[in-house]
Amino acid sequence: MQVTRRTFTLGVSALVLAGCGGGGTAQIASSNKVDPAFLPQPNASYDSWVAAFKRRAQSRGISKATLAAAFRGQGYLPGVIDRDRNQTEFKRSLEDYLAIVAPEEKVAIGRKSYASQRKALAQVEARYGVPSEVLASIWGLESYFGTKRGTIPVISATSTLAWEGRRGRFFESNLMNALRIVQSGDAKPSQLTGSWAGAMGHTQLIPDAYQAHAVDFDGDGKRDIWSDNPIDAFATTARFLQKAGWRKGQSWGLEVTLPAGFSAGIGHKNKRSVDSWRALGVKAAAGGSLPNHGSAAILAPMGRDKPAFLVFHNFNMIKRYNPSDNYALGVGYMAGRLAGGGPLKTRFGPDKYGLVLQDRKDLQSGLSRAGFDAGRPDGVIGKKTEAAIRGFEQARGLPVTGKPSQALLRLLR
Ligand SMILES: [Ca+2]
Repeated sequence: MQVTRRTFTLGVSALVLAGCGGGGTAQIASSNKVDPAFLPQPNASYDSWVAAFKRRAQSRGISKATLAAAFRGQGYLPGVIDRDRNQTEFKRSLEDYLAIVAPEEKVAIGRKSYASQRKALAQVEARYGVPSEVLASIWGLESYFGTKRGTIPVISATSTLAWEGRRGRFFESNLMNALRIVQSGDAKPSQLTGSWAGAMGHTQLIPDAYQAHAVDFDGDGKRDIWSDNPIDAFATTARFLQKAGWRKGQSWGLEVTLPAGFSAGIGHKNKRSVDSWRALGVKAAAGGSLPNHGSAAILAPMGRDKPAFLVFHNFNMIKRYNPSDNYALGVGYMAGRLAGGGPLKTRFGPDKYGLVLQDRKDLQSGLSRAGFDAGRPDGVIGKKTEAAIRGFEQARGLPVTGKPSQALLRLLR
């Protein structure tokens, strides 16, 4: 998981999709030049930690040959520690999060990727009961449909974070399991690359989750989540969700509309029967009747006048993969789009600056055209856009705010 763009709670969820897909992760693949922070650096303290770790690993059955092969060329990566310490940058509003992980152009690409894997996904769905579009959506959020699987060496990343120690036991466990993957022959050391946190392959599994759940679905003798064929990764993720308690035949939830003056409690703690929500005037945003998949909660992460969702038991199973509500809503939303559904019915509307998503995209494009690089025009106002605004304001002799506004947009259009 890249991006994220979200607040990870590594170690809470059995499967952590850290650093993947959405936003912001250490995707050094995007550039031909490798960021030196992701190349091994000399560190005597790390080296002596590794020497002691290797003795522990041997006592746990990891051979000298495996250790030699797995640690060849590996080392201390300062970049992963920076990533680990700066995860709060990924805390986004739902609107920004969806703009990052599920923009229209990605929906279009995703529908092609989904179509290309329909047969494999149907086979996996038949065995584990998890819908094809949910699995494809997770694939999309975690690795941009397999195209961004991560390029950071897993042995280096997990050993650096184990040495650093903030969550030392968690990362040492993952390092040990990465070595077991090498020893078992499931992957060569050179294949073990992933996110800054060691999440690997099409659906960004950490080594602990791999050891617990990985499946050789196509029967080629390897539990292979790394190669171009994603079927073992689909099956592994489906098996994870099945074991977590996924209920076959039920949906995660849906977008709903709330009646004017709706004052019933919302949030996970306010579960009600679907009949009860119906009686309170909650309706399916896309029309039709509300499905009944047991008790349900209403989520409206940006307020009751913004997009709202009725969520069922299976929503919480997606959260076992990544504990953020935005992540699970992103998976649910993208799953609907892959299956042919449309965009959200309720608009997010203007932000606190009075700008809607398209305005913010136009603002970013305008800044870049004017010579102040605002990055990819995704409509998400981050540090880069703010710096571009400051540069533009300075050059024009305007008060320097670094904040978007209608006035600024008019100047740039
Ligand atoms: Ca296989």
